Amino acid sequence: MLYPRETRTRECKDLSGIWHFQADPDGHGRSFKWFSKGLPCPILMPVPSSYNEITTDPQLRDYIGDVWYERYFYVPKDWSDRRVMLRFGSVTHSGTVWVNGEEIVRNKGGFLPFEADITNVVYYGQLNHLVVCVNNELSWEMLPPGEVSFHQDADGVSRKDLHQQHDFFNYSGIHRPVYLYTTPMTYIEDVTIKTSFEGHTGFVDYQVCISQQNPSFLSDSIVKVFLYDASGNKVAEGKGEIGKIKVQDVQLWNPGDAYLYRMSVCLYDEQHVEVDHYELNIGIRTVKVEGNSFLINGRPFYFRGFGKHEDMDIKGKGFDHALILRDFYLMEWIGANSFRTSHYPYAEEVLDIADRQGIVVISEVPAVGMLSKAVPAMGELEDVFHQEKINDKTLEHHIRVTRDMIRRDKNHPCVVMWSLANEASTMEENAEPYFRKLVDETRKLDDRPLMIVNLMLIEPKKCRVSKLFDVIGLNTYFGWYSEMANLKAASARLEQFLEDWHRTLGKPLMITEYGVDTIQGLHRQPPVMYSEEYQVSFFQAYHQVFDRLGYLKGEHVWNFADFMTKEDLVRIDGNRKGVFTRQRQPKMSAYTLKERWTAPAEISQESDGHGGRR
Ligand code: BDP
Repeated sequence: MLYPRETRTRECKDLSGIWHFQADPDGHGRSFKWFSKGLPCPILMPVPSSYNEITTDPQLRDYIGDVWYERYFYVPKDWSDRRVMLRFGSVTHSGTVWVNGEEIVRNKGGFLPFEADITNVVYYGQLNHLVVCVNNELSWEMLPPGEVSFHQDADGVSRKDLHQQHDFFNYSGIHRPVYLYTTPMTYIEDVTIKTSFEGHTGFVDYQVCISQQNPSFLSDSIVKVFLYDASGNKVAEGKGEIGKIKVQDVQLWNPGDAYLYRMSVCLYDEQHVEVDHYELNIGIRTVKVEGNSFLINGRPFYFRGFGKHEDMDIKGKGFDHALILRDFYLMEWIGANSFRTSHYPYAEEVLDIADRQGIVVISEVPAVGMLSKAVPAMGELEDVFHQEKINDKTLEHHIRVTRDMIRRDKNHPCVVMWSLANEASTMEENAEPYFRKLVDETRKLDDRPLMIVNLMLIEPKKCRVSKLFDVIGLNTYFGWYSEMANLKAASARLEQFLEDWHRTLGKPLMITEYGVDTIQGLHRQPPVMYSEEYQVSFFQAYHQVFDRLGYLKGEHVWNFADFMTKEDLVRIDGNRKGVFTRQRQPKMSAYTLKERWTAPAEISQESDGHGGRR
């Protein structure tokens, strides 16, 4: 799915701003036709943003059910000869959209874009009425899974509750930008690229998909592709809908040293008049798992960085360029070379910046909480892969969101791997056919390595699923959820645990999570749990083990920054495992990581500046 961009033939209007908003606890909206009559008692709400913490209303913070958004917009008169599209970056978790009273699209899944062709629904040169009904309920047939129940308030009113297994707040609303954009009537629908190189020559295999609206036009149309270097010089070109272009003296996209070419795709009619034009940045690089190595451009890569969240004060999961850039600058400052989009695909704009900054990304689908306990490390697991919980419909949804994520992100050089689940109940018998099907379907779509992220409770011999994947992520909390306040015992357990995985599986392993809750400003010497000193000691203890073992492919700390969760005894105003506070200021441990991740001695010869460790 192409990101909406302005080009020579396309225009774009950002519908971000203040919209009308109304919660609908009694479910009146549909029966009273709010989609055509308008919202009866709206308040003001920013878009994009989560709605939960904008007002002071406690019921809206924890609200479960339908809410409605509304605004008016103009479509310029001169757009009447084009195709007009309405695109939502994400609506969490489900959305139904009406334009001028007509339903135009429904979407399920809160972390990926969806769009609709509204060419024949809008009034040109006049005001148009846009209404969106957003629902934040979860079920076992969605990702992340969840369950809605009802309770009676003291005032006798029945309200919905959401039971969720995942550890982040159920922020809801229109989270990412809403765009109105045009394409010509016959248009470039999709572009897919694959890159490689041999010696100093780069190759870009491309495939351009043209809309099928006008087949007679298609037979005579011509596609041309031009590649420009970073200084704007044309370096290569190709002709036809499918082709391979050669780039002499190629400059590779490398972690920490990003080089982007601009690819310009042009569609001409039989008179050689340009019909459509689209542009994207591409990076030429290869990714491969070979034996026990993770190779970028043929050289071993060691992941240093974080599991993150899209999360901030007030806006919740609302898109914010300032916050995104602050995070990238902090990652650069601390010496991180990568992050995982735990636990859902992030806004595509984040990947654009990672492409430009040379930060490596593991993109994850929202498959989190596919197990029976909210804080899994603390309890027994019950089976969830069965008819009443994770079933064929969940799998269907899982495959669909994986496909949508790949369709959106496939051309980003920063994305080097797909993570298909975080801490699923993979020791269950039924988990195996589930993940086998998912992996088979995913491999048909893209050849990037696949990762699964495992829960520390599951022993390697009992995991029925890891064998299907190329890289295994391990989430490890010895010294926090077990071996509490005993880092010596924690180190021993960690080492034993990793050795066990290494021996049993013989696949590349990386630590996808390790961390402890830490209250900024709480200092204790000797270190005690929750103090900044304990977080530092914990990281130091873990790093000694990582370095002693030497075979890990990476270390991702949990978490980059403190983030909001549902309320819980072990969650003090959210999850405090951040190395940075929620306001993006460093805790003491940030300096420990910075020292480790920026130390020149730590960069191995073998990895040639890739940030390898050993
Ligand atoms: C892991 C989860 C992550 C949690 C983390 C924690 O993958 O989402 O936030 O533990 O407990 O189980 O902090």
